[in-house]
Order: sequence, then structure tokens, then C-alpha cells
Amino acid sequence: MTTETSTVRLDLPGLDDDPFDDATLANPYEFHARLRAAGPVVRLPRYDVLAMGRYTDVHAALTDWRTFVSGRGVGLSDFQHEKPWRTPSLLLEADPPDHTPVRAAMSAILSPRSVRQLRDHLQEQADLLVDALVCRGEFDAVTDLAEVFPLQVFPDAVGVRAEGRENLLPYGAMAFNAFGPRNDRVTRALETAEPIQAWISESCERANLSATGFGAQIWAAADRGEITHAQAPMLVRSLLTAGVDTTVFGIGNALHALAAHPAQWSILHERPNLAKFAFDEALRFESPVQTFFRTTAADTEFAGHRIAEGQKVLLFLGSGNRDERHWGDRSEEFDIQRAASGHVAFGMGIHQCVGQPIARLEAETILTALARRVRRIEPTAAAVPRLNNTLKGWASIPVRVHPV
Ligand code: PQS
Repeated sequence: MTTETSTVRLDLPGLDDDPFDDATLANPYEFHARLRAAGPVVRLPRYDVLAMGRYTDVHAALTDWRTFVSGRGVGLSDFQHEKPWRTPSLLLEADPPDHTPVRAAMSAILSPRSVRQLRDHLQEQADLLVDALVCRGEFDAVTDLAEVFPLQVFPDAVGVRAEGRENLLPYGAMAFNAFGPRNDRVTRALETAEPIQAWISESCERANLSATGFGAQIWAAADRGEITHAQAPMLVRSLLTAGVDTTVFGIGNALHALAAHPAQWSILHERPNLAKFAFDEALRFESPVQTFFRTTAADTEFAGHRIAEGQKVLLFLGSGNRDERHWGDRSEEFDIQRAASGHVAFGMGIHQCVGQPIARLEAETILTALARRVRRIEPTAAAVPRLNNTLKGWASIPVRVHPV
């Protein structure tokens, strides 16, 4: 049979857009719609990469780790040809078999069971913070809340020393910017990178971690031989890279969506135990991690197209999460009562976010605290976007809250 090869379309559709320019980062959704309409695989000649924006294709590429590998970097830069800006992550920028034991050790440390033990403490902290903000009445949902809560609870859970924690947000911003092209955002961030990188690297050493946190548990896994002692500080670094900005943006985006949709807030206020569903819907509706790349390890056929080996493929998670083919004709609406599970905001497959349990716990506890105390939340001025080559979120969301 020759039907299989005869259906291969040789010329891929192309789009001239720059997905990393300021306007597209601030509002990517119109571009996403054109990307999905153009086809399952689309050329972006500006960066000489391929792109996928439909749910099914993003999902399939994420799941097929043999073809779409991570070991050559999940940014625009191909580690096979360019030196990475930092030592590659043992989790993110690795493939099986190297990836497998490392992932297993981290999954055990960050398991739902282990994270559940933090719930009461996080709920207490969330309640205290929200009590103070509700008293004020008006505050900034980013700088007074979304940036405050994760920075209060996550470094404590890891066991990071107190001094220098102000480095965590800039370090994350730098790491997530660095997955994109070397534009001004990256150049500026890398100029001030050295002292921040030094602080991060020292913070990963056993002597600088508390005796009980996730950091100490990573070192204990090395003692047990699950990972090596050389790998331990690198895995603490993974927590510090991927665990702060992502949750700050995720909580900020959830608050932005809820403040912009008063009827949705009312539903959450009436039933605060919907907080976890509201967070999933917020992740789908405005995904904090918008994009990352894979690299093809071999010539392959995908959705009727031939893709050559060594191609960078940009996966638009935030677009797949709004694909009308998968989510229906209300895919661009924010609805906390929809079935949002199955979204790809945490990725999919063997690399799916290993920190998901702690990220979800942070979001659920803070949204629950707010939902219980606030009957109405309204914007008092326009929100200000925070531009990043990978993350979508807000620098400022001024709000007023009406307590019960
Ligand atoms: C690390 C792990 C994950 C690390 C893109 C990248 C990441 C989501 C999307 C990420 C970044 C860093 N997460 O292990 O250092």
C-alpha cells in the first residue's frame, strides 16, 4: 500500500508572526487561533522552527518522548550545536534512560502523599495572609498576594535559607526567558545573572538546607543510592528554578480571571470547595507556561507531514488548552464548572510537572481562603502584563474586595 506516503503533504503552511514579540506575548490568543487554523504543523520561518497549536498534536508530541526529545534542550537553542547558559537540568533537559531514576526519586519526594502533610500549615498561612488583605480592602493581587504566598511557603518547604530569597523570582524569570530567542529580555536578564546564579548554587548545598525540607529529602535520596551525591544539588536547583515563578504566575492568572468574571467568583464564593476546579480552569484558560520546545531525534511522519531530524518544534500549550476542536465552541470562555482536566498546562507524559501536587496545594489553599471571606472581587485599574518568553502572567492586578 502506498496510501500512507501519498497522504504526506510536502509543503507545510507558514506564519510570519513572532510569537516572542511584546504584543504577541501580552495577547497571544488571536495568533493561537490562526496557528490552529493553519494546520497541525506550521513553519515559523522567523526562527526556522515548526509549531503545533492544536490540542491533539501538542498532546501527541508531548507523549512521544522518543521522537520529540528533551535532551537537546526545551528552548530554541539546540544543545547539540550551542552551549547552554547553565548546566542542563537532570529532569527537564534529559531523556530516558538517564531521566528515569532521577524522575522516580523526585516523584517520590513530591508525591501527593508527602505534600498532603503540608496542607494544614499552608491553609493556616493562606488564611493569615488573606485576613490581612481583606482588612485593607484594596490591594494588588500580584505584588501583595500571588508573589507573596508562594515565596512565603515554598522556600520554607524546600528548606532554603532566609537570606537572599529575593533572588528566586529573578532567577526563575531568567530561566524561563532563556527558553526563548536571545531577545532583549534574555540579554538584560543574563547581564545581572552571575551573583544570582552563585546564590542559587550555594543554596543547593546540603549545609545550607534545613534538616526536614524537600531539599534535605533529595540529599537523603542520594544517601540511599537512588541518585548520586553529585546529582543532589542539581535537583534542588530544579525545585528553585521551576517552583516559584510558575506558581506565582498561576495564582496571579487565576485571580485575574476570577476578578474579570464576577459570576464565576460568585459560584466559587458559594462553594469554596470548587477552588481546585477553579484553578484547573484558570490553568486551561490562561496557562502560565505558554510554550516550550522539543527536538526531533529522527526523521518522522507526523499528522501527515514529514519532519526532518534535528528540527526544533515549538509546542503551544496555551493554544492547545483553548482548541475548539477539543474543548468545544466555548473554549475561549472561563467557566470553573467545566471539565477542565486533561489540559496540558502541566505538560503530559513522562515530563509532566513533577511539582504539580505542591503547586496545586498552594493554589487551592489561597483560593479557598479568599473564597470563604470575599463575596466580590473587582478590578480597580487595568492589570499590567508581565512579559516573559515562556510564562504568561501579570505584574500588577489592582483589586478591591468586599468581605462577607
Ligand atoms: C526545570 C524544570 C522544569 C529544572 C518549561 C520549563 C520548566 C515548565 C516549562 C522547567 C524549568 C526548569 N517547566 O529542572 O530546572
